[in-house]
Amino acid sequence: MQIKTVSTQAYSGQKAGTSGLRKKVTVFQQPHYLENFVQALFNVLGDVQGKTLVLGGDGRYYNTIAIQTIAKMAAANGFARILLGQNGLLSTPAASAVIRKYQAFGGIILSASHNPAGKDGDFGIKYNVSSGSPAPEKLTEAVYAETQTIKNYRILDVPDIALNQLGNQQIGSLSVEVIDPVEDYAQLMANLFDFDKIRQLFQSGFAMRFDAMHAITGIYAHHLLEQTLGAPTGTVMNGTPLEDFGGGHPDPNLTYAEDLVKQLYSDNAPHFGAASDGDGDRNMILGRHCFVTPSDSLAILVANAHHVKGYQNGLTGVARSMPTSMAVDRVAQALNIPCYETPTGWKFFGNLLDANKATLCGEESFGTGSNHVREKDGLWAVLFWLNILAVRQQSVAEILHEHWQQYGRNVYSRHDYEGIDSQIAKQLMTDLQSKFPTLLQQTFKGYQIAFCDDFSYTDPVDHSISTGQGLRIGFTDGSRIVFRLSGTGTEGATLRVYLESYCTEPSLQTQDAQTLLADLIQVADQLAGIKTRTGREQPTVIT
Ligand code: G16
Repeated sequence: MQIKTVSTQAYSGQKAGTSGLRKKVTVFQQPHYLENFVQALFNVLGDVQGKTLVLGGDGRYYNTIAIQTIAKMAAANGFARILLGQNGLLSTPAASAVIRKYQAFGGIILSASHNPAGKDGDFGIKYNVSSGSPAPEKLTEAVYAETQTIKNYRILDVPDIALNQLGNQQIGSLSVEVIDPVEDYAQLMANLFDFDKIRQLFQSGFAMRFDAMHAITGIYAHHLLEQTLGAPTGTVMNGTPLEDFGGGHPDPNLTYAEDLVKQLYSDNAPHFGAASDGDGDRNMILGRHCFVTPSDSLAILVANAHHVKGYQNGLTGVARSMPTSMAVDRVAQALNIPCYETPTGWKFFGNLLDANKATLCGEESFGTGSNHVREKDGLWAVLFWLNILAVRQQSVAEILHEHWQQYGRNVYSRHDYEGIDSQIAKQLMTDLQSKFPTLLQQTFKGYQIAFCDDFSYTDPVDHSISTGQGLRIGFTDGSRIVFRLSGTGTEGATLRVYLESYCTEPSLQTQDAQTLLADLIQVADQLAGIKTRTGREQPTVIT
């Protein structure tokens, strides 16, 4: 077994975004591109002799090629053991669960999440630390710095691993254990939720559709929903993971999960619908003729956690990302538990979960999760909802409307302008921010501005400070508009505009969010000049 040291040259731009390094497949295919990043990571991790690394990905194009390379580099860099998902597959939450269960040193997850896949699609890589949490900013920044000066990398010169063969294989002094990607995760879910109750629900004729969007959750959903919980065959749609995700955009929202949405709004709609994304960490929740925003979903899970065995002893606190609606704040207040507001990015929840300051967390970007892992978890949220539905024996719409009656409705929508010119997007943000001093107390369409700022966050545990996390404009009635540039795109820029108002009038509460937010939508355009600057009449995606 020979360790090769290969000379290389640094690439610019190997900087992690909101969640890892995401680039076009063709970028990753450049000579030594992946190797540079992985070696930079290993250099930053330091001494890994005798340590265990978890490895897997969402199955997109280039996954297995990258896995072979990374495994051979891990061997050459001193890791003792790799836990590798069979066929190179591990959903993001399952990878986090495996890291935690086997007390691994960390894990490498290959995914560009909901971004399209295939030869011309996107690829991504990220590192999670021993708690199962995405690497904190100080680590990703150190890796970036290392990529800028890298001169060589180490790799073992050995044949490929048989990725489909469960059990142990030895490469050099590295033991590669190919594990079932579903088993550990499924066990964890069985510990948290009342599977008997959910089984009874399906036996009673409860109909559900789960759209795996041709991505990784197909294997988990088939196992859990159909084989374990007895949902009829066909409950899982698009359940076979494909390298190009069937040419689709595996982002579980109203635009990209169109078939599922149509079914849930049809005459003989099933009772419940859900979807997950490329790597299985996002979720969308639908009822018959009804959509639950991720922000409302988080608030409802928190309000109903006492019905669920894994959480019946209470929650220590909750956390949401800044642009997520304040619906969960109201529930936290009623439960008398703290609610933390963090920047966008699941990594910011890690310290709160580790310190037991928060039990449930969520983001408007279709992410919900808890302290069971350190990632957001799509199927976990679906099972949580199924558990609530099984206990409460009410429809999704009834649960949602009762929630609004009790807490008021935080009317919410996000407008995305995808693939706009980066320069134009940056200028829009700079110009808007420079207007802030003049905006205070001004009134637009009846909304008076109470504050404007650029959100920054001081972590209550390690006191690290993250600045530049989104422009917030708050109004005196509690409404908000937030402007942010996405940190996960790979082409141009994506402008996200988050709109929120609060409604306590029951007769208005069930109206369409776009109608209720119509004035705020106009104010957003008036303040930032979105249409004029981008030339776009409409957002690309409205959720
Ligand atoms: C990632 C992060 C999330 C974040 C989301 C959206 O999700 O893990 O915490 O909310 O990106 O980020 P942005 O608004 O910057 O595009 P995923 O599912 O892409 O890994």
